[in-house]
Amino acid sequence: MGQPDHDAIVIGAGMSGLYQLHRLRELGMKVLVLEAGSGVGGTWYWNRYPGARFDSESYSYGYSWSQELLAEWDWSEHFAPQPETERYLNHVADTFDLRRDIRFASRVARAHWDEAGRQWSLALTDGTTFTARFLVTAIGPLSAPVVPRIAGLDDFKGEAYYTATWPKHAVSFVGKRVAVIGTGATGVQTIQEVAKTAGSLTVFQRTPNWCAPLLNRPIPKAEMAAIRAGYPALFERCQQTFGGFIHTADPRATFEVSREEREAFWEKLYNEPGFGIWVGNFSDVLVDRAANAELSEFVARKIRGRVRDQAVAEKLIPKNHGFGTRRVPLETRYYEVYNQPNVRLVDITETPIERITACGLRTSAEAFAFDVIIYATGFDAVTGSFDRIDIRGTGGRRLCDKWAGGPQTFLGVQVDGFPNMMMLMGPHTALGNLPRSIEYNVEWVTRLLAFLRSRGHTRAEATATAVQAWTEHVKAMGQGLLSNEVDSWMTGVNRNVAGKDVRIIARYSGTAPEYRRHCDAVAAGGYRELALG
Ligand code: NA7
Repeated sequence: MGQPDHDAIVIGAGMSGLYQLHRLRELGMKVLVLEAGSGVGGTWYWNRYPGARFDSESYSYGYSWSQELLAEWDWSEHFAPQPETERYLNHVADTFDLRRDIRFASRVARAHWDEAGRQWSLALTDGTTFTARFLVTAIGPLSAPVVPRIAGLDDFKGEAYYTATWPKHAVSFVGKRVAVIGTGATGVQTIQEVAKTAGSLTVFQRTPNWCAPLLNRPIPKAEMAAIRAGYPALFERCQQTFGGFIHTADPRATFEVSREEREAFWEKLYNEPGFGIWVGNFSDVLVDRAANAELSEFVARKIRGRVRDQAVAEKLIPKNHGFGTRRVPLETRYYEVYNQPNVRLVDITETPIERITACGLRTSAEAFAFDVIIYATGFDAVTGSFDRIDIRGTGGRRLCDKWAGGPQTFLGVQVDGFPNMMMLMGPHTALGNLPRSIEYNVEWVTRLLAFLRSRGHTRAEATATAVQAWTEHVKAMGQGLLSNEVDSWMTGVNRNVAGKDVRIIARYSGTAPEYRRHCDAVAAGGYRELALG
């Protein structure tokens, strides 16, 4: 077996893959990025559904590693829409001449470790093969869309769209009868946009989510200049906060303050943009049941106040989980959509969808006719993008078999039995405001690869002991978090996917600074938790 074709192959040209390519090139490595789409951007390439936009403040979401980028890129809105983010990532690719090392329309079907050659051997779905010493997965935690388990999906003769694979051409809803299935963060953004023009809109809701106001607005030039001047402080702040957001929890506990003070604080948060009400709330609202119940009741009152028909309002108020225990969709007049005469909410826990039909769909109570059906039914999250590639490590062991009972990782970056494979935004990493986590993850992997090269190592594999210890640590960190007691993509539950009906600990749920301390200590200690050769 000769030398591999590449020093490293990166799978994915989203925010992780683009930055990883840039960093590995700086090390002088021969790098190839394999990207399934025809353009860069990952999440921001695929998710071009109507209304798609950031829920994190734009300027806290962009890359922080290039002064050039920070100096020249203006964000037009506090929460930028998808086309702007896609333009931004294309701008990054142009500025750093990244495209020449990216192979587009290249979906990786398999990645097998070759022990004799100390290299990864990859094949695309079209059969083209590549080899590389190191494999870096930059495949995203929310990138494997699922087709819902609903009978008759192919029978529909009208227009059917999946939000995560939305077409590039414009889609008009004017005068059309439109259905949206799914009310997660994606469904909420879609619904509030489609409702503006659709002839009629019917929303099929299984589980309502607790939504909060986004309060987006344009950024005038002068404000952008002030934001730019504040970048160093802003990114420093994001380094300190729990999840890399600009918002951070209030140190006070909910019942430490009077009812009036609580209400006033929540009122303030509800009237401020972004995730403040979720991650900038009292310190105990996501762990203390009583505190969470009180906050949930506050938000429920808001929903009742915004939706005219109180029977509809009750259906929109979650009953099986508290505020913030699932990802909070941020919204712009979402609840008011249900006051429009042409919008109807169908609770499919009461009247389940039986099947999709040629002209619409049928629930247990009624037949509906539609021109358009939109599926906003989510992703096979965190491990799904790994499951879709036939990844095999030493002895031909499959990664999906190793993770059958839930992921096992070291720092969310490596897995024993899968040498020279480094994961970006893999399971057991701190997610939060993703670009902040991505930058750290990429820099850590880059530092590791530089270390290996400087020592002449061609093989690095986390030890089984290290993987077991980290996996136990991640589970222990998740104890007591109310979100880990609820079915959601964050706990790995997806009943549209075989075998994913049991909750797992998919994410590192400590703080981002704690996560970084662990990783920094491993690097400072000379990577003793990895077997190097
Ligand atoms: P989510 O948050 O997983 O939401 C998917 C939605 O689709 C949710 O309301 C589901 O109801 C619903 N769903 C899924 N399957 C079905 C079937 N078979 N029938 C009816 N309804 C169904 O995905 P999103 O894309 O909205 O957001 C994912 C993340 O991406 C988001 O949190 C951001 O971080 C970005 P359920 O709740 O399962 O009852």
